Order: sequence, then C-alpha cells, then structure tokens
Amino acid sequence: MTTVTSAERALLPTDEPLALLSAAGELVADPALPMPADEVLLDLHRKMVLGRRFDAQATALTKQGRLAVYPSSRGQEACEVGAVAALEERDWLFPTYRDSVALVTRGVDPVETLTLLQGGWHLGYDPYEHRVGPQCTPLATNTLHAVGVAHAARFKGEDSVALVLLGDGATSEGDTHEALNFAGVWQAPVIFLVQNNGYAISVPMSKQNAAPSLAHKGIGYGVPSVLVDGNDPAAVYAVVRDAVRAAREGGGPTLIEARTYRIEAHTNADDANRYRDPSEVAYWLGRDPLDRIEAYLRSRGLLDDTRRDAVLAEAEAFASKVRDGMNAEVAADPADLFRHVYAEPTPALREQAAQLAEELR
Ligand SMILES: Cc1ncc(C[n+]2csc(CCOP(=O)(O)OP(=O)(O)O)c2C)c(N)n1
Repeated sequence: MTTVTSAERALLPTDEPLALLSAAGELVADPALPMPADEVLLDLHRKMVLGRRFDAQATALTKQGRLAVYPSSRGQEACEVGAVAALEERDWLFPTYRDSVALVTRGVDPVETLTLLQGGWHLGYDPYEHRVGPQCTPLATNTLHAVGVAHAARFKGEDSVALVLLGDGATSEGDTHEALNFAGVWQAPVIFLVQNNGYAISVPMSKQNAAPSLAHKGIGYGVPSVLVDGNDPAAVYAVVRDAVRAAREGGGPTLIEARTYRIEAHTNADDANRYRDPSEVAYWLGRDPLDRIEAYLRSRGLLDDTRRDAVLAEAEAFASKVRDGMNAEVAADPADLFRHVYAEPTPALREQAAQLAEELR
C-alpha cells in the first residue's frame, strides 16, 4: 500500500477547483478562501468590463486589416484580470500572446499593447515601465524568464515576485519543467498561473496530459499546487494574492491551474468549429466570469444599472482610444526585416534582402 506523507500532501491541489462564487454568482457554501473586499470586487468588475471591450475591439481590428493577428481571451477575464490585480507595482508579469487583457489591466497603454500583433517589428511597450516582460509567442519561454527575474530580485534584496501566465499546452513544453525545477530548488518568488482553457489550438487536454490535473505537475518539483475555478474572478484573485504573499515572505513558488475556457477560436486565423462542438461553447457561455461577478455584486446591492452604465461608457471611450491609435498608419520599412539580425549579414540574408528590394521596386 502506498502512503502519502504529510510533506507530499501539503503540495497537492484539491480534487475540485477552489471557488468563492457559483456559476450563478452565489456565494459558495463554506468556501476555503477569504472573500476579497467589496472595493476589490468592484475594481475587478470594472477591469473585466474594460478588458472584454478591449478584446472585442482588437478582434474587430483584425477584420479591418489593422491588426495582423489577435488571440482573443474572451471568457478568460477572471484569470487575466484577477491574477494581475493581485500584484503590487513592484512585481513582474510575464505574459503570452493570449494575455493582452492582462497587459492593459496592468496599465500598459492599449495601443502599445497591440503594436506587436499589428505586425510592426518592435515590441510596442517599455518592459520596465510597468514591469511587464515581452508577450512571448514561443510557448513557455516566459516561464524561464520569470524564474530568472524572480531569483535575481532576491539576490538584489528586493521583495518583488514574478507572475508568469501560460496555457495548458505550454505545460507540455520542456521549458516549463526546467522552470518549475529551478523555481523549486531556488525557492524563487514566482507564481505559475496555467490558464487551462481546454485546448492547445486544436489539441484537447485529453490528448496531452495523463496527470489527474495540471496542478499536479508541481509536486515532482516540490512546488505547492492549487486548482482554482478560472471563471471565478474572486477565487482567482484570492489564490494568486495568497501565492504572492507567500512568495514575498520567502515561501517560494506556487503552481496554480485555473480551469477556464476560450470562447473564441485560437486566433482570428483559426476555425474552432473543426475541432469542438458548439454545445461545449454554449455550456461555457453559461459560466461567463463577467456575468458571475455582476450577479454577485447586484445581489449584494454593490452594483446597479447606473454604476454598470458608467463602466460601460468608460469601456466605450477606451475602445475608441484603441481605434484612433490603431487607425494611424504604421511606418514600416520592409528592409528592417533584415537589419539588426546579425552584426554581419549572412550571404543568404543579403540575397533575400536584395530579392525583396527588387520585388518592391
Ligand atoms: C515552442 C512552440 N511550439 C509550438 C508553437 C505553436 N503554437 C502556438 S500556440 C500553440 C498552442 C498553445 O496552447 P496553450 O499553451 O494551451 O495556450 P492557449 O493558446 O490555449 O492560450 C502552439 C502549439 C509555439 N508557438 N511555440
């Protein structure tokens, strides 16, 4: 008979995702987490409304040819907003291509957020201004950046922590395992938040993971693991806040799996109808994180139509700012593709540059 030691048990996630609010927005009976303060919940609601409007605007910009590509995070706002709201200014965020809403929640200018996805060659924002790493497109490279920065912060005597966002598919990458290993060994102040949205493009979870949950992947590295309802903004905020506090106080890393769902296709270039059933999407639309927090706030008398309309008006103004900024023409020189790659361009690159120049003549 195998026995689980208390040290092993301390690293294990719960069988069911932690939650504070039911899908209908009711307080869960005997929640294992402290409910965030009312003003935190109102702030989460406002930022989720802004985030969703920003996301819809970015999707519309792909249709107008103003954005080259956009990976929507509609339906994942509880993770994008809840996790970022739990950080302090001195902390670091390491996002992926999916996490533009996390960036604007952090305070990065919305137009600068989209510059990379617009097709310019340069990252649009200064990573130091808001302590936000570049949005990574290669899966899981940001996990290593986060561990490195978190570890370095401790060397420098700072008490900042790093939050890294990754998808379920990214947990299958070697980088994630190397990052978890050294986070555990060094007790680095880093939080891994896996947004398990069910699919890595068209590959469902069942085809890429044999563990009971993705949260279980921390155990082998000595990293405590938490499973949370990723469509419950209050619960995501509470577990990330806890993990941030623990990391800041020298308690080391945490791996959090947030169970959520991507409502839109992988990107505007993907047809999700080819690999998932519309009834599945309908099920998740009934678990919408924004509806959930609205229902709860209304039931508590903290939100009414007047306040909601004011937030919606602010979101419209935000979207309008994004449209204006993105309607400006991009000053891109195609020859830039070949500049700054190597100090001395290779013969192959020189040949390609000449070919492009000829075609554009
Ligand atoms: C190292 C690497 N391999 C493959 C890809 C191609 N790719 C882009 S997105 C993606 C799926 C990622 O799924 P997941 O980590 O679950 O994140 P999601 O897109 O669902 O947010 C893949 C395989 C990549 N970007 N980087």
